[in-house]
Amino acid sequence: MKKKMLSVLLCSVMAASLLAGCGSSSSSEDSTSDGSSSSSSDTYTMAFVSKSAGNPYNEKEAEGFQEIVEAEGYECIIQHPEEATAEAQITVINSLISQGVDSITVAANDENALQSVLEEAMAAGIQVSCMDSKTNADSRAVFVNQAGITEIGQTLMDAVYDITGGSGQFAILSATSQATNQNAWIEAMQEVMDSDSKYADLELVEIAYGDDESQKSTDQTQALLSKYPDLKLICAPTTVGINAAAKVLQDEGSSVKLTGLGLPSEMAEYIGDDDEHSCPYMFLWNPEELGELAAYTAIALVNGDITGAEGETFTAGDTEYTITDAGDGGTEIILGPPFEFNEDNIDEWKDVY
Ligand code: RAM
Repeated sequence: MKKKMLSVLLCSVMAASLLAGCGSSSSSEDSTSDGSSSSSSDTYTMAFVSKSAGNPYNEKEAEGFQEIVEAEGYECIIQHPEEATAEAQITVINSLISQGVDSITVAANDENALQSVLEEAMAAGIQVSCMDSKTNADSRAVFVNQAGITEIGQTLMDAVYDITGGSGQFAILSATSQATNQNAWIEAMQEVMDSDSKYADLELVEIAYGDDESQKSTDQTQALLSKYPDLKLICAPTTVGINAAAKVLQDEGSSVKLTGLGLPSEMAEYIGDDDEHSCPYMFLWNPEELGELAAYTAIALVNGDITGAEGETFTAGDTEYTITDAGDGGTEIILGPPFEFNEDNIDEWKDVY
C-alpha cells in the first residue's frame, strides 16, 4: 500500500513534468478483498467494484472479470463493499482513485449517487464502465448489460402469467429500493402489464425489498405470506431474494409459487413443477460470462480501442460485440437473452454456476 502511494505521488510529479504515459500504467501491490495479492508489474490495473460482499452472484461476476484481466496480462483488483449501498461503493471508489487504477467497472447500487465520485475518477484519467447495474449516462463510458431490460420484464411477466394461470395476487421481492437493475426490470414488468389487457386479472400487491441480504429477504417473504393470504406467487428478480423465498415457501409447504432470477447452483433443490417444489422455473444469464465481457470492455477502453460510443465494435474472446444505444442517453453492450432453468435442465446447470 505504501509502495502504491509512492507510485501515485511519483505519477503526479511525472504528470506535472509533462512526461507521457504516467496515468496509463501502475506499479502496485494491491490486496484484493478476498485477500489475494496482485503482483508488482508495469501494466494497467483494472478494478471491479461489485454491489456487495456475501453474494455468490457477485463473486461469480468477479471471478469472470479477474480471469480475463489476468489472462490478458493486466493487474486486477476486486472490491466487494460491506453493504449494497452507494455510500459503501463511494468509499471503495475513492480509495481506488487514490491508488491510481486505470479502470473501474462498477455494479452500481444507485443510478445517480455515484456520479460525483465517478466524474472525479474520469477526470483523473480512469476509464469508468458499469456491469450488471448501471449508473446514469454521465457517470460511465458504457454499460455491460446482461440482457435487454424490456426482454427481462416481458420474460418475468410471461412467467407470472403462466404460473398463476393469468389471474390473482402476486408480489415482487426485490433487492434494494435503489438498485438500478431491479428497478428497471420491475418498471418493465409494470409496463408489460399495462400494455396488454391479458394481464388485467393479475394484481401486483406489493414490491418488498430484501436488500440482497438473506435474512432480510427471508423476513420479507414471511411478511408477504402473512399479509396476503390469497397470494399466488412471488417474483424475485434477485438471486439472493429468490433463494431465501424458495427456502421459506418449500419449508413451509406453502402453495404460493415462485419465479424470478436465480443461480442454478443455489436453486436446484427448489426447482420442479410439482407440490414438493416452490419454483417451477426461473431465469438467469451466466454471471461469469458477464464478468468476462466486462473485463474485455474495460481492456478495450484502457487501450483506446473503444470510447464507449454507439456503433463501435470490439472482440471479446471469439465474439464481436457492438455498442448500442441504452435508451438513457448512454450506451450499452448486451451479453444475450435470459435463459430458463426448469426441472428438465437444472441438473445440467447446477454445477456450472
Ligand atoms: C442479485 C443482484 C444482481 C442481479 C442478480 C439477478 O444477485 O442484485 O445485481 O443481477 O441478483
